[in-house]
Amino acid sequence: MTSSSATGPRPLPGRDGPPERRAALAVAGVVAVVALSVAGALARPAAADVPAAPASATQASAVAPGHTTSVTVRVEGMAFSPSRIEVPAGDDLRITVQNDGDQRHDLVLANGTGTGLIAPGDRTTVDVGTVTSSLDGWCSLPGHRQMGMTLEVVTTGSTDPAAERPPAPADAPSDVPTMARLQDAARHSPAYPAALPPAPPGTEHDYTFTVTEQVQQVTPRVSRAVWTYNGTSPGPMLRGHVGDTFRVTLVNHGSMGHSVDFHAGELAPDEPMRTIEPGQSLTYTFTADRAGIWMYHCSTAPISQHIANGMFGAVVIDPAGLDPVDEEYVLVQSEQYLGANGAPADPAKVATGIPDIVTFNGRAFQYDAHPLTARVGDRVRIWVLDAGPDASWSFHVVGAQFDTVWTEGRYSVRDGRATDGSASGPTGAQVLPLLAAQGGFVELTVTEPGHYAIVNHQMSLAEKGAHGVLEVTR
Ligand SMILES: [Cu+2]
Repeated sequence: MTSSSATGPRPLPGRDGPPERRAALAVAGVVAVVALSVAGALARPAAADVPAAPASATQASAVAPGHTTSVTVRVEGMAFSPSRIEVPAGDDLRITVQNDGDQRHDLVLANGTGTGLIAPGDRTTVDVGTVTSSLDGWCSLPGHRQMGMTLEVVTTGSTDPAAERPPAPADAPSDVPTMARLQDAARHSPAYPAALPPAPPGTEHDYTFTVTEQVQQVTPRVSRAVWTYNGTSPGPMLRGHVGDTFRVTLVNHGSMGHSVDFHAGELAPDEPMRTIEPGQSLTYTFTADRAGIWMYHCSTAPISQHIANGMFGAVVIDPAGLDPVDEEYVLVQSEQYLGANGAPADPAKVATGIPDIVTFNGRAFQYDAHPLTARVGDRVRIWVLDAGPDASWSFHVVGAQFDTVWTEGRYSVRDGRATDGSASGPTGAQVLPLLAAQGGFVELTVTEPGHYAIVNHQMSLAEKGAHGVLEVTR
């Protein structure tokens, strides 16, 4: 039931003659009777050969069948305007959606009709059919409905007391896998490489980030949409030194608008962080002026949804004077909020901030199945970043203490001494606490062989997958 703007609205099987005549009646009906509250522009002007019906006559025909109400609704930001339209019960309804937003949207209605995707600047008309009772409409892109992209279609003049609003269809959520199933799935999946190689040579780094939308098997029975930079979530881990320049070409091979925001650079967000449409690309250049482990992520609205679906990664900029270590790893924590099988994150769950699954580097429990490794006596550095979108991370290694902790611009302890001199003797840390988007690193020396659990010490999150192992051998 969709017609595209390129060819104009498709004629309906007529009850009142040609579309022009029906449109003209619709004009009169909308203006005189329905009193559209926010004056959505009409789909087309009245045809010259059809006189406008007198208001009184139109009034009388308000509930008579056979009229078409035509309305234009604009997308403004993350809302439809108007967000409520009135239509006489029994009218045919045609809605033209003009997308004045900066990314793709659609309009679907509870009766199953919809516009299909509409690119920014385009418009599409949907024949909703005969409307006998009020019904809901919304944008079906992930999270957009929850951000307020809803349209209320309200019938007026109904004499049928049974005309009630039909319930909106709901996608069945997939079952949340148990810990045992997640652990089993991790054993049968390759691990995201946690080892962090040194920065590549040179001071200028060129990358292409291609955005794709895929489906990931969480377990054999549960799958989720995953939106990626270069096919993995997290995306590539970049590394360089203070003063290096990064030139990243973002290419959107997805089905909707995406973008990227590098915390490692400092520049006006307007141009490089803008959302680009499928098929488009942009080049994002930044200079890393400060050391740290910096998040990058898609910043297209709703950002929580784009991060929850996998669009994040890290840029490591080494602090000057970084000590040599034997093993160096990077872990990025993120949460998953399962929607229907194969579907993006459930926006209602994202809004609660209570995840179904919490991961290090994109898969629950993967480093239990494929541990990080070290030898007795090794010095180990673990870089950590909390990608969120929401949860915090109480980063702890069971059985170990951190004698060196660096986070958000400073060492708090280094080589077992408080850096501010406040502790006269040896000291250290048991946790590196991180809010969403915070990062840092710890260093430790492992002195005995064994299996040291790496956890989020907010234990309910560890039990949802934020758990791994550092396996130490002789
Ligand atoms: Cu995105």
